[in-house]
This record gives sequence, structure tokens and C-alpha cells, in this order.
Amino acid sequence: MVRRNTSFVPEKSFIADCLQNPKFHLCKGDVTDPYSLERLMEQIHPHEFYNCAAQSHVHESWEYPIATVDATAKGVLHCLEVIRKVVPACRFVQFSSSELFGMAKECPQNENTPFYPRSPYGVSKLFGHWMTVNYRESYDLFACNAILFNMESPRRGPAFVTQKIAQGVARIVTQLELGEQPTPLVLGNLDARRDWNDARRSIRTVVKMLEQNEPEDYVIGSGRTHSVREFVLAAFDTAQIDPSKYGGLVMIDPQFKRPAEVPLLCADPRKAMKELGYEPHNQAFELIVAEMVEAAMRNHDCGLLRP
Ligand code: G4F
Repeated sequence: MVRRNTSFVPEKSFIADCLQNPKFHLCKGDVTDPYSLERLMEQIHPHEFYNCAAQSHVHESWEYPIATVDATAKGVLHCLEVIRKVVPACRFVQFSSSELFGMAKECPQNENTPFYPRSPYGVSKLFGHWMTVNYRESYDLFACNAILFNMESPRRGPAFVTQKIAQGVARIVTQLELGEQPTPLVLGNLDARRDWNDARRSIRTVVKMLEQNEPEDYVIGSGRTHSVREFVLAAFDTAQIDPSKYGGLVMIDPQFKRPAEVPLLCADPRKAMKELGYEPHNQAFELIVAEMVEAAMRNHDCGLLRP
């Protein structure tokens, strides 16, 4: 399901390749408009419902707290209500977030770690999380939460730090190849640590959650943590650039720092490993950096990757 949007052209978007699959159908709907959900549920009668919809950019949630609450918090309630009324046998999974842990009380974080969200986004996700638990317990719905740590792939949006770094490094490679002065990568807090996981591996595990006998909540992440600084260095390494040789390739701008930061996230995914057969990749970080930077360099047509 995609939102009504005057400028989004699916054929030219990051889901263009999915449209080739005859089993893939795009429907229009919006989690902030419960009537659109109701119409769709009455037409389709789905067996499974994956709610990935959100205003998902943490920094933007301070700029647009109300819009964030509408989509990221109330949107979940609209989904649950329409399932309860129209398709109560439908299995529902809410894309919960490691941002719930925020100023985490322990490390690594598991399903029993107390929540301490640090942004309007995190607080909205907390509402969605508990509403999902409440509808499961109140109405006996098959409703569960996937507590997902950062999911990465070359499809990541350009405003998130991983893709911003990958595309910035690819731009610098092109500029150096053309003999131009490289434009620096301008970032915020380089010390924040995240559990960056491969999106495909995470999603395959979410699918398994809906195949279980009972609805339960699971933490899904790689179990490893790296700083933004480490991501930057690994990205330059993939592009075979030694940033110390140039100087000024990375700059800090306070506008990219957050009013309240989440300093450290790291998953303890043992429950998912035991019950869902989830196997975190022990080189998830290295593979993600390499894949994202190489994809960005292909898009920039960088010489280093030409045969
Ligand atoms: O890439 P980010 O914007 O992702 P963040 O905030 O961790 O959230 C992502 O993962 C969550 C799951 O854990 C999702 F729920 C959420 O929807 C989203 O997908 O920022 C990562 C870190 C932050 O600590 C941020 O302060 O990178 C730091 N950072 C430093 N410079 C930056 C920048 N983040 C962005 N977006 N842009 C910068 O220039």
C-alpha cells in the first residue's frame, strides 16, 4: 500500500523492480485516513498485514511532531481498529523500533529491557508498540511487534546517515577522478553507535513471526554495534580513499545533531535466534557498508568499479 502522492511515480522509484512481479500489486491507502484502510480491507481481506508505515526520520520528528504522531502513533491504532472490525483473523505485525530503548537502561537490549524513548518519533513508536500489545490482550488478535534495529540496504533513503555517507563518498570519488575539489561530507554526531543490520535478513525474520502458533514480540538486530565514525571510515576504505591524505573530507555541522541523542543501541536477538531460527551475520556491518557504497558508486558511474 502506498500513500496518495502527486510526485511519487512507482515505475521510477526504488520499488520499480518489484512491479515486474505479477504477484505484486500496489494499492492506494493511508494509515492516517482510517476510511481508506477500511475500504482496502473490505476489498482485499488480507491474511497478513505488515505495518511499516511511519514518519520514520527521527530528526524530522522534532520539526513535525504532530505529523509524526498522526502517522507513527495514531496510524497504528487505525490499522488495529480496522483489523478488529473487518478482518479479525488477519495476522498483524507492527514495525516497532530500537528507538523505544532510547537512553537504554542496559546493553545489549532485549524484549525485557525498559523503554526510554528520546524523540517524538520514539514516543510515537512506543504508543504503537503498546497499542499492539493491548489489542492482542484485549481482543485476542494475532498482533505482534518486531522491535527492529536499523535496517540497511542500497534502498535506504538518502536522509539516513548510512546512505548519506555512501552517496557522499561516491560523490567524492567522482570528483577526485575528475580532478575537482571534493565537496566534504557534512554530518552531525559521529560518536553515536547503532546496530546496523541487513534489511533482507531482518524482514525474513519478521515474516517468520507471523508463521508462529502464538503472537509474540521479538528483538531483531545483528548483536553488534558500530559508531557513525566507523561507518565513515569503512565507507572510505571500500572506495579505496585514505581521507587523511586529503583533509577536510568530513565536516561537522550542529544542524545535523539532535536535541536529544540516542547514544548506543545494540540488539540481544537471542529470543529470535531460538524461536524463529534467526541467524545474525557476524559480518553484517562490513557487508552493508561495502554493498551500499558500491551501489552508490555504480549510480555515480565511478571509474574504480568499471571493469
Ligand atoms: O541514520 P539515522 O537517521 O537513523 P536512526 O536515527 O538510528 O533511525 C533509524 O533506525 C531506527 C531503528 O533503530 C528506525 F526506527 C528509524 O525509523 C530509522 O530508520 O541516524 C543514525 C545516527 C544517529 O545517532 C544520528 O544522530 O547517525 C547520527 N548522525 C550523524 N550525522 C546522522 C547524521 N544522522 C543523519 N540522519 N544525518 C546526519 O548527517
